[in-house]
Amino acid sequence: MGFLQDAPQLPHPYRSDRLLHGLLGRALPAERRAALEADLLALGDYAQMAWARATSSSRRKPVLTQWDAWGRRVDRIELTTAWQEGPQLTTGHGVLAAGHADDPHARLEQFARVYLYHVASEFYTCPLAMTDGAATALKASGNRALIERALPHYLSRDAAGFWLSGQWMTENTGGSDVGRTETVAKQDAQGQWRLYGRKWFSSAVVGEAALALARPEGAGAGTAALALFYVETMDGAQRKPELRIDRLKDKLGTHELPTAEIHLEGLPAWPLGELAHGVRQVAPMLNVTRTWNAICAIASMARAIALAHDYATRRQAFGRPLIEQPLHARTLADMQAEFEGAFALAFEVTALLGRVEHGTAAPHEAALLRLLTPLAKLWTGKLAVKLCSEALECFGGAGYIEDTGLPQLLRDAQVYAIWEGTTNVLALDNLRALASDGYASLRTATAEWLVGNDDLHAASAIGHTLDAAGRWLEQHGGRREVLEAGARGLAFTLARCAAASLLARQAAWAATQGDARPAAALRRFVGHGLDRLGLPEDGDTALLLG
Ligand code: MFK
Repeated sequence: MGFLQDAPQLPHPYRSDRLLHGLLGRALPAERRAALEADLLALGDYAQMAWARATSSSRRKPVLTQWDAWGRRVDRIELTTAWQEGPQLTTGHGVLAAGHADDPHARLEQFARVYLYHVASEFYTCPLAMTDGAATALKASGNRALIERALPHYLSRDAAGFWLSGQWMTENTGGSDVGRTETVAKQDAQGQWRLYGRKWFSSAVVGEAALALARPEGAGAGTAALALFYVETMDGAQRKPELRIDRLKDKLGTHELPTAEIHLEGLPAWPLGELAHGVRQVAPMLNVTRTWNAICAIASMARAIALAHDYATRRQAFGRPLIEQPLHARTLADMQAEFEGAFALAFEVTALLGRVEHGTAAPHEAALLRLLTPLAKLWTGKLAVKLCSEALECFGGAGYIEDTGLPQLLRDAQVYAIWEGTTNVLALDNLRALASDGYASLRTATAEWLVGNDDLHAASAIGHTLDAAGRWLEQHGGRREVLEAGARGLAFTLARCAAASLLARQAAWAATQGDARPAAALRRFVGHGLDRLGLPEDGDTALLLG
């Protein structure tokens, strides 16, 4: 037998993650860190086991059986092993419950768990995200009856009582323009609301409940006339007959996740609040699921980089390991710096969310959270695709071979930019956030994050770029078409400035621990440039599309 290449080995996702250790070391009191340790170690163990299992067995997909042998409609979905393990594992480690604990650090601690678990979960994190979002939206609604009914299930620490919630919004008319929703809510003779319509991208149809947008019968057109309803999907062990699963989607990635097309044929439903402004009511859910999206995107980046880094120590080319080849090492370090910025921004959103939810936030931090949530989602979504693609290339041809487990990383990463609002929809949402004090809150925050920073070049680059973004906003603020056309560039610019400032804060803390690596990440990240405002809109768009 000739030469055989060693496969990449996945280092322990928790023990080996210096960024996570640095974050927890800086942001958490020692006693809370100690209390969290056992869950993080266990989730890291699970992730390592799951990687070994995935790379030594054939991949499976969920299977929908619509009819039993005797002609009964059953709509039964067989799940993959990781999905079957999900309820036990996640309730046991409080993945959802921890986020709703009575402490401002609760969200950061929750998302540390999510970050470690996500890739191994085979996107079981998707329905978990929606369940977390549903719990958050129910709390915000103040609907006592529904809170008492559903929250103990959503936040259960016991798999036997655990329920998953879906988020049923997208219809054939569009995933972005939710105001065109066709599903109708009608009251029957007993006054019970029932939903009639078709939902076109129903991830987690295996759940026990969902929040669904529908138009009350007789209401007008558009977004404001939509209402938000709570539904349950099961009658004991049977799926309710008013919920039909038409088929599972055949997707580019996230193959283990059973995303379905469904019909609602009079499914009983309960309004969360007033019978209008459903999008406003579902917004707390959207902002939570967008936070999950960002954390899961950085989890994919972490996995891709860890494998590429390990492989670079095992693979020889031209007489030495790849890690000793200057250009390969440079490529890996560039990836690492971008990842560190994304990590800092995504986790800052979780810390802010915890403080805002617990009323311990500074005055500017609610507006800051509103701004950083779409920024983190849109930037990490795009970056995950870029870094996973680059990581595959670090393996040469092997990165293109299915049973290395690597192509799946890239396929799956593509979903982050689409789910929960595309990059452009999120860039437009960023304009909404900027309209309510977003820019001022970011200036206040960056000034705070830069206290103690001794990288004057980075501070000056951040300041100049934020000034340029402020001028851009002033110049174009009154011209909606120009503002929208430039929204993506503006969003990337603000995201990079926030990330650089957060890297500076982490670098200042790490220096006190004798760790110079975060400062190197900051230099490299700033070196890649912060300004993504791009060219002014000068009519060329129309010419190019003409
Ligand atoms: C593993 C990772 C886990 C991730 C979970 C995976 C789940 C995957 C399944 C899905 O992807 S489900 C589909 C997700 N769909 C979307 O995210 C919808 C995309 N479209 C948008 O985000 C639109 O911007 C939106 C429908 C929210 C609003 O568009 P409109 O029709 O132009 O509404 P409008 O009038 O601008 O906003 C209505 C209200 O909501 C306004 O408040 P008011 O009624 O008080 O005026 C807005 O300010 C408010 N609003 C909108 N977005 C908000 C928000 N409020 C707070 N936060 C937001 N993000």
